Amino acid sequence: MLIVHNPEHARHAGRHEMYRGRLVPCHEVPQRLEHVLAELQRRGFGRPVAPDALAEPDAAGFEALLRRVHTPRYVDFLAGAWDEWVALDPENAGLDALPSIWPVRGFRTDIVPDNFAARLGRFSFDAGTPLTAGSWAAARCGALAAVRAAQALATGAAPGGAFVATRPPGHHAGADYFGGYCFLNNGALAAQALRDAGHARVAVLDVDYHHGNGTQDLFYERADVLTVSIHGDPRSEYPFYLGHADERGRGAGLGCNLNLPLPRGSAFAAWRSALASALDALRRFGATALVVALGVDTFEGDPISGFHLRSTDYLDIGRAIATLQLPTVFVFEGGYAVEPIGVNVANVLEGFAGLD
Ligand code: OKP
Ligand code: ZN
Repeated sequence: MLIVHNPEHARHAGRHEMYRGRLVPCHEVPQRLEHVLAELQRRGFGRPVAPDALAEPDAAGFEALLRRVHTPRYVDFLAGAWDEWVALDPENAGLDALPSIWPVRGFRTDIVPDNFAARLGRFSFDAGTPLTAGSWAAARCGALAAVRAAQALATGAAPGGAFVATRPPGHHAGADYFGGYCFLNNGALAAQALRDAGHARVAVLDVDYHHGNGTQDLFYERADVLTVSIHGDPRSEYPFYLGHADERGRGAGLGCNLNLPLPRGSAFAAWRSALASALDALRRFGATALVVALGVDTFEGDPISGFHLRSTDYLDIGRAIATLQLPTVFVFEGGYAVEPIGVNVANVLEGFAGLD
């Protein structure tokens, strides 16, 4: 299996996220990915490669793809946000930028304000996603890693599939908003790269504990990309405002989105039967390539989630996904029980690869 890692990931290291009226330490920390990479190395997976080492440098193509999946003004905002933040006050260099105001129903979103705080809110949806000095560099390189992995898959250079070892995660990010620890939607960018490389129908399977609202939103009206997500019921679980079972897609995309919410507290028996429904839908859709948004915050020990999967269950998940027999790129998403993340991710990949 091809492992593409993001050498810039640790440049995104937020200090605090807003939780119940206070700033608490971030859950989405650089050590998460270090545990994944260490465990993959321990098990003899191939040496991780940086995205630049993978393909002919095609900066213009990547830049254009970034600006098709996300909006150009959002990409420009993210690229310059840190410098703007520090320009407000030199002391801001020692702080993270966190939004505190958002345009909700009835507010104007067509006019982008000049005020930085107003723009930070215009391009986000929560106060849990700190923007730091290195956030843009890390997010951009992670997106590049996902795109290069997808391109390698499409050219046949990764016959055993690919894993994108990156952070920050991506599945909550939409065309023009960040949130849920995500800035650029790595999985969606990989899916679009597969479309661009000639796969007429592509599917995204999101197994993170949290609904992949950004990915759903990006492809909601499209018939060429099926989005399927198994997640904690948004009536009680983040991101709350999207992810219900009646969201099936719109217009040309009607029938091309499947949400399989499960109650908080669900264990693997329920999760596995949701996966069986997901796999049925994926087979019916007839995609020729698959992106898996691989969060392992479904783990029983996860500090912010509510399912009860055990480490050995992840081997079964990998094996089940392999039965689709599709070229597959796994993109790392959530998982916050920092040490077991490595074992759980490696188990999915090992089950998929049939190494055991
Ligand atoms: C990102 B991913 C917990 C508050 C929840 C946001 C969770 C983002 C999850 N105290 N904050 O899908 O793993
Ligand atoms: Zn999650």
